[in-house]
Amino acid sequence: MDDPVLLRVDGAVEGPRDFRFEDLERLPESSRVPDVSRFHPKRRGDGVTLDAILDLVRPRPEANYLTLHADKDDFHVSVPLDAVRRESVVVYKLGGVGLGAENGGPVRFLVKDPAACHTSELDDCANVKYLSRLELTVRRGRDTRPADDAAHAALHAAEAPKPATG
Ligand SMILES: Nc1nc2c(c(=O)[nH]1)N[C@H]1C(S)=C(S)[C@@H](COP(=O)(O)O)O[C@H]1N2
Ligand SMILES: [Mo]
Repeated sequence: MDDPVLLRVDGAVEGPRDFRFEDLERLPESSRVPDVSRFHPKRRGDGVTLDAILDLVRPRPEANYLTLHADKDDFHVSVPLDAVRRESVVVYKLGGVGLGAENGGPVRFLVKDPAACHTSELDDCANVKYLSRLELTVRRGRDTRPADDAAHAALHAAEAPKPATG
């Protein structure tokens, strides 16, 4: 059976591409980022730099934004490309196999040093789980991040329903 496509990268790029597990495994040693718990104690897995992926697809000069799409739960984030470029990791495996959904897999985006939720364009909310597509755009793209504390609390409540206590 063919490996499923884990990540599509398209939009304002010279060479749009689909990445499967094996494609990510073939990226050079210099682009590997082992053990992302070094950046966030509660996050798990190994990845590759966003830069290594962008080098392969070659963003066009007019690309200013990177839009991160999670089709699974319809969550989207759009951040300035310059701000995110050298800061980010695409996490896709744990213990040598694919990253599970409990860790935001099969692919999770990770900003190494994000700002607190909804305090800046590059905040913790931009750490998209179940990442299915990276889209390069000229202008800001779709962004469904919660805009205030109430919306943020509601999102987290919906994401991880607490079992009823009794
Ligand atoms: N696909 C998806 N990614 C998401 C979210 C979401 O609802 N769906 N929530 C975001 C928000 S608001 C935050 S603060 C972080 C929380 O990550 P954590 O569960 O690892 O702490 O994930 C982000 N990534
Ligand atoms: Mo968040």
